[in-house]
Amino acid sequence: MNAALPGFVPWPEEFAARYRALGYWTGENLYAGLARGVREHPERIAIVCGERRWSYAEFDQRARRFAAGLHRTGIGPRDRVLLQLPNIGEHYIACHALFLLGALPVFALPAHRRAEIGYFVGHAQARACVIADRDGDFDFRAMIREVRAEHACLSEVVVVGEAEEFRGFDGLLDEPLAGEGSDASEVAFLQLSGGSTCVPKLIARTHDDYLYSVRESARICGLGGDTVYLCALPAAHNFPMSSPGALGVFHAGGCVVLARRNDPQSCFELIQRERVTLTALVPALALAWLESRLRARYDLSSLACVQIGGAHLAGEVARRVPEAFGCRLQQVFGMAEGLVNYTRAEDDAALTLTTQGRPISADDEIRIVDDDDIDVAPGEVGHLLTRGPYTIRGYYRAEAHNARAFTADGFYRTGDRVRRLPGGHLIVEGRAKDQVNRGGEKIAAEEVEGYLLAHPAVFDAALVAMPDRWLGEKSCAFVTLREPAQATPRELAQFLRERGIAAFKVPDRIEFLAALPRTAVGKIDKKALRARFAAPSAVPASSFVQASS
Ligand code: OOB
Repeated sequence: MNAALPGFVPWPEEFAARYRALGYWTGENLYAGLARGVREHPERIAIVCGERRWSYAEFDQRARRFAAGLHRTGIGPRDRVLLQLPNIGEHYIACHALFLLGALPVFALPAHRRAEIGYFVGHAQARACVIADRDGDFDFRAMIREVRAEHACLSEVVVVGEAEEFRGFDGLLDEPLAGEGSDASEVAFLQLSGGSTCVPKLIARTHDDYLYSVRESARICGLGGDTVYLCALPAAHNFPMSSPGALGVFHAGGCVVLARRNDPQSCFELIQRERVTLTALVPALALAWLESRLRARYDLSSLACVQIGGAHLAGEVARRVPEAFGCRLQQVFGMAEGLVNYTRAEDDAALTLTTQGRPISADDEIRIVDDDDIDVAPGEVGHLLTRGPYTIRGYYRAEAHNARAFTADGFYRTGDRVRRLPGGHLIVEGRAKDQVNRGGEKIAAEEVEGYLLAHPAVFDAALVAMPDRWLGEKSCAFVTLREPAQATPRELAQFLRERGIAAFKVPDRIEFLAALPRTAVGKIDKKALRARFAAPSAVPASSFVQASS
């Protein structure tokens, strides 16, 4: 019964059997929510994208027509198809078409560039991709031409908008494909990990495990046919996709409103116009919305709940949310690898404001351990390990890394440092993983250091987080050069951009040091580097050069 995609790490059979027996894994696939919507309320609006409004019946027809077109190009079960679309309805059409075909979307973010996309295509051996034509100045078709030159596997390119030599999205719509979708024990898609290593990791989720988290999330968050959800974060991210996100809303028969841009004005307009009841934000976005004077000019009274997650939410920001938006705050602490925690509607103000919630499932196993994997005393801070019915047992095609990222008995090492209250609520106290969380966008330090080290003038490099009022964290690269003054911060930043990496990974600051501080065992002492920001007076502002301006 285990899904047979090579490189996928299945749950041990006794766990799989248990999750089925408990009714967590139902055998329904990720197309089921849409299929039910069509049966039960075909006329109800499922997706609002600009001026376009698609009912459940229209959504289903488009997904089936696109599936037929993809099928005609030879895409079939288990083929990987990279999806990189902005927040437009075609994203959900494409991803449901792939679910129907049993092909696997690989969810890239619009911010990803040649380096990341090339890696995903190569690692997943993607046969096709679905992209937009452009976003402002950036031309995704040009990027894909370069990726294709290096990855012969990518035979089909589908473009929403001006297709040029590629296939146009609308031109591919064919006679609707019948069918119910694939076996639920199969891998449904590949999601990206925030990562903490030099290459990003891919996460394979099955229909069974993901649908369980979607269904339960929809229940915990009280979704129903009257839910109007504003998708303001990138639609392909796990939070707006499934916590409860768009899939939760489709499952509950509600409506997803896509925000092409997530600035306060664009979103407030949509909230007012569509009578939005729920949205999901990262703390940085919540802060931008809170600080906006425009808030008073729009009727936001339809909002029943604003979810905030993805990065540390400061207590003082949390406290402002209920009053400013006239609605409930829900904290969400989740990860693409699985485990998602929510504060609940019945939680008191203290729990809602100061914790990041408790797990979805009674069978989410939580361990909080010290550096030697020994459980800490109740209430103490430690490393969060987790195992459960929707948490992966290994990354896709990453055997060596899996040996470190998971315990021998299958617990995922989240890299987060947490403590647990007696009722099960978790408080995220920090993280042990070598990552910068830049307003919810995760940057693996090792990956950026690798790009810096490729510059001929760079001798050594260390990327650390520095506090930022708006984003929570920004990134600072401390660099030693082979010869003094061989390169400027601006040149290094430009060098990184030319590698074709997502702009959010280019360090916000680059500072040159004569030597990097070392620990007793000779490792770069990142704690000492971060400590420079704790005492601002210790670092004269003039010693920094803004690199990415
Ligand atoms: C979500 O998923 P990812 O995969 O982009 O990032 C996961 C990591 C966590 O391990 C943790 O380090 C951080 O993001 N994180 C939080 C947090 N929520 C996530 N750190 C502090 N407080 C929080 N509330 O970010 C994600 C996936 C599903 C739902 C929500 C967020």
